[in-house]
Amino acid sequence: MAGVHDAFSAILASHAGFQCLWASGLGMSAAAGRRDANELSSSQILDQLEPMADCTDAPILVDGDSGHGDFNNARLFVRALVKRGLAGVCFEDKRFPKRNSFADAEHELVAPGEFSGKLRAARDAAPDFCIVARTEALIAGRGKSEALDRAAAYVEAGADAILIHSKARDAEEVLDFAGAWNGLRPLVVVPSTYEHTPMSVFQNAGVSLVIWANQAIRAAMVAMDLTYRHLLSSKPLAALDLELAPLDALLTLLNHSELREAEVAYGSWPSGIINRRSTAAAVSSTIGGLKIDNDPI
Ligand code: SPV
Ligand code: MG
Repeated sequence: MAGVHDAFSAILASHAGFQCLWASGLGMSAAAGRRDANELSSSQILDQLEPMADCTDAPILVDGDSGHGDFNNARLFVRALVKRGLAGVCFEDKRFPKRNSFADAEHELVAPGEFSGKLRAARDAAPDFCIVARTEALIAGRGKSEALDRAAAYVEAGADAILIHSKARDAEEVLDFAGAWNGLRPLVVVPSTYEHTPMSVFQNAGVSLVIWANQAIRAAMVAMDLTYRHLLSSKPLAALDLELAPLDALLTLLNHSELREAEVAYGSWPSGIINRRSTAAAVSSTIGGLKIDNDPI
């Protein structure tokens, strides 16, 4: 699953061949110039998600942080995601407002019972929606045993999958967790700090889904920074140590040719039609519950 942070990255990831996407909380925050600490409100996140869902057919799993509040905020958030065509949500067992898992901060967890209530509320609000439960027990230094207990409770509360997060530099503690997991639900990992682990290692450990949450935005950061600094230096563009996408490629990616075709189809009325009064008998159309007829007002 590819991490994306806006509609443009969602288009690029699905063009590259990813069949499902992760709307990264860190990425969306960064794209808005904010910290990954619930500085963006849930409605600002929803505004960011709408064009992302609109621009790709790939299902999007939304990083729902800790649910934007209590169980009630979480279920309202889920309902809003369903309406906007998102495919699923991942909630984590941190206290709201959360801190990014890699930030030097207190990583306070809520009690398993409280988080289970949030999951149950979300499940009841959207019975067919994909809900991933993420435990931050390893991030908070609580150890494997608590992580396993929490994961089991979250399955009981209705989670479709368990995300075990870690900030370790190697995959050891995640693999240790995977080895002890009861397998009642698929396991999801996010190798942001242990990203050089070969994919086969995860496969052999029984991991079902790997989320590359922030590699693309970090690559974009380097490329954009390099380009801006180079442009400012007034060195010739040809000396830039990076190949730029041709402008044509950008227009093609955004399907400008469809607009040209649509202009031909819809851009002007066939001559003569504008002033012709309809002589047809009164008609009415019913759309949903709304009836519109052509009687004069
Ligand atoms: C995110 O993408 O916002 C995540 C994953 O939560 S990570 O940044 O690796 O914590
Ligand atoms: Mg996040």
